[in-house]
Amino acid sequence: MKGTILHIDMDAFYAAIEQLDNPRLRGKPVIVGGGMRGVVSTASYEAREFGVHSAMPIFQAKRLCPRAVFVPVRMSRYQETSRRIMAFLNTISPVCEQVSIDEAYLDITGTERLLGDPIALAKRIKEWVREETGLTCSIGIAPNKFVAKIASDWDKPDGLTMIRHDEVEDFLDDLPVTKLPGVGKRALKTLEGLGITQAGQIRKLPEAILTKKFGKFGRSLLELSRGLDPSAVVSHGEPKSISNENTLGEDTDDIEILMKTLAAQSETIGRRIRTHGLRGRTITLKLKYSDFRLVTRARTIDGPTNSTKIIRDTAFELLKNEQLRSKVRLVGVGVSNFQSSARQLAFFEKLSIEDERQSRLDMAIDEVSGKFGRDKLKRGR
Ligand code: TTP
Ligand code: MG
Repeated sequence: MKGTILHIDMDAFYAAIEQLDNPRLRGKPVIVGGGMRGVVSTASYEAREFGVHSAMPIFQAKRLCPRAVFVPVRMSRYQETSRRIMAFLNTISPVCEQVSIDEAYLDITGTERLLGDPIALAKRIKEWVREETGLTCSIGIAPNKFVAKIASDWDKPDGLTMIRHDEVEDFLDDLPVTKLPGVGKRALKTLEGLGITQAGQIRKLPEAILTKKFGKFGRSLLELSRGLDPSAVVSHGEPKSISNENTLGEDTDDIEILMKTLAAQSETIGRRIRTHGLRGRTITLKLKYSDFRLVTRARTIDGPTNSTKIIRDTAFELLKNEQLRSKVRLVGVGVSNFQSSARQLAFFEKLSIEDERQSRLDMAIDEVSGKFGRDKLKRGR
């Protein structure tokens, strides 16, 4: 299963709007920023040639490009344009996720018959943006969010880059590791210590070395270097996590009571996840002790799930691993890290007989709860 994800990102967004509204600024280095923090919000592409970039102190930008025009941030003006663009993108696909003021992902997997070929669609989006807002954007098309984002950045400004499934690894070969999500100063140093500066080099490392150096993140690095990213495009209004918690009638350290509460919560969460058609990989246990100290413990499981039993059993395990230091006043469980539909299907095909049985049971319980109310039917432990 291969997805088709678009990443749309406006070019030099704030600066481009300033140049649009004030024709005298067009073609000139324009730096938007200042204010309380005294940093550059963004710079026009003309100013970037002098080395000016977002988050740089204004005084430094002045030094690099003294003849630039400095303008203050006009947030409401940018927001108004942003809202129009996002509303338009939402009309193309309901699976649209806005990730910042000027960028969004669209999941158009399986919509070719409806929306036409992805490149033609991307061209139509660029045209609409230019005509309706007077601005340019760059679009990346790829099998998943991570690669789509790298692709939109590839040919900025006014770019359009499509990376097909079988081109992903080649495309990422020379990518500087700093472009990988999660690689900050510390990871960069470790990677450099291994002689690694490009994504393609990570792919050639044994996984054992990566996990030794980076722990769990090592595995993510390997997946990213292969261009794999299972994360779903989450539409606005769709939850990023689903959780349930209760303050107990009385503080307790009785593990049976805690488990009973977790079981009921897992039941509710499982039903809500299934209603949304989601499957999540990370299960989180939340405990608040009687002194209000809050702890959360999370576990990421191999395959995304919507099964009440898996959610409940993972929560139980997290609870059992926790040394209760005092009585507990609140307990809760949550599911997050929802995965993309392509990945969901791939996983679904591999459902074991036991999974299948649990899944039928979940559906049956959902149906009865829907008809007769929530508390009519509960599974035994
Ligand atoms: P970006 O999309 O990161 O940058 P951009 O649109 O200006 O340029 P590019 O062509 O490279 O996409 O961010 C969008 C807007 O968000 C940007 O115009 C200003 C604002 N912003 C900040 O205020 N501070 C920051 O540090 C960054 C990165 C962006
Ligand atoms: Mg941008």
